[in-house]
Amino acid sequence: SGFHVAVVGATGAVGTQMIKVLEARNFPIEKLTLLSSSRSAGKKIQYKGETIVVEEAKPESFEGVDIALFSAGGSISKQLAPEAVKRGAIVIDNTSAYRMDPEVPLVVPEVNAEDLNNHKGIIANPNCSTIQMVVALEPIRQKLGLNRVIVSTYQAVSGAGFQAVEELNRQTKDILEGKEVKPEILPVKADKKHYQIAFNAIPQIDLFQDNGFTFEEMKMINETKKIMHLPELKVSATCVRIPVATGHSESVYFEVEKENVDVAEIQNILASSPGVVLEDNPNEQIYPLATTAAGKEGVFVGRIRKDLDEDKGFHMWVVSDNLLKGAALNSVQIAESLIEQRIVSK
Ligand code: 11C
Repeated sequence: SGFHVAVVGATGAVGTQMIKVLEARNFPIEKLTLLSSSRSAGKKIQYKGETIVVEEAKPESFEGVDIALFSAGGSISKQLAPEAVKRGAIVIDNTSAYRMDPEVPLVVPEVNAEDLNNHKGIIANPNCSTIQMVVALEPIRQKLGLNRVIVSTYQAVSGAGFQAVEELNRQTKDILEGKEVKPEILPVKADKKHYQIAFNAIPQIDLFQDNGFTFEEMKMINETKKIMHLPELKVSATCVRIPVATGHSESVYFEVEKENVDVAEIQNILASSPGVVLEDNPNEQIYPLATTAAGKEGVFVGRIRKDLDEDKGFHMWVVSDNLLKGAALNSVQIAESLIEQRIVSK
């Protein structure tokens, strides 16, 4: 016996990974329903040797569903998540639609699994670049306190979906062959202008807000405060897209509360923290890389060093697979935590 699970957005970059993660972790599934827009309905997907036909997501699709994992864009979540809840499902939503709603828990299980107890049907999965940062910061906060965070990101194109990965691959090939390129997807499909991503770095992820920050930067700022229960934390972010397919990298500067902390203390804390893999040995050129993090579950941390001017300031390099811990894996871990804490049961 197990749960009736639905994946909404089953053919997308994150949905595809959700199905793989459910299978790899042997999630207790009795029935798996795969849903998408009408455009992708009819596609066939393999799950544990079984062929499942993707159906168009409609309100009725959620009859009998226990757990629904949504990753089909914010407007689909706005439209269908309440319909799923009405029919008795718990929704784990991977879009930004409900994240800042005070009624909705925003959860990274290593950080705030207890917040799941306050759910009213919908649980939000944070933004990928936020998740990997808070997994690394929370154990530091617990032991040393945390005053300030300044992060710059180097984000993979798969964060913007399959089409963006295709655009990077096509552009790279075309440029090497001396052809002209016509950017259409990045930096933001819905914005007015598009720029070349191949051989470039674009300081825009998502749309600009009135304060000069992009929405991706504001997500990192606001979500971090909510997940860590630190509304007063000083956080600032600059988010940059680079020509990497998978694996977000982040340069994180942080200031602790405790005095006279050294690098070894932070390394020791992170070495024994859930979800973190310490890769930090400059003498052997050991540090996290997107190429080694891609396809893995961990949040990899290295390059930990003390700021030269600020006694309480440190720098670190944090890398994780944006589609796994940044999205699909975290969503499935939320579902596992719901079962573990007996918030859902069969
Ligand atoms: C990116 N972080 O890398 C974005 C993708 O709010 O779930 C995830 C968007 C979100 O483009």
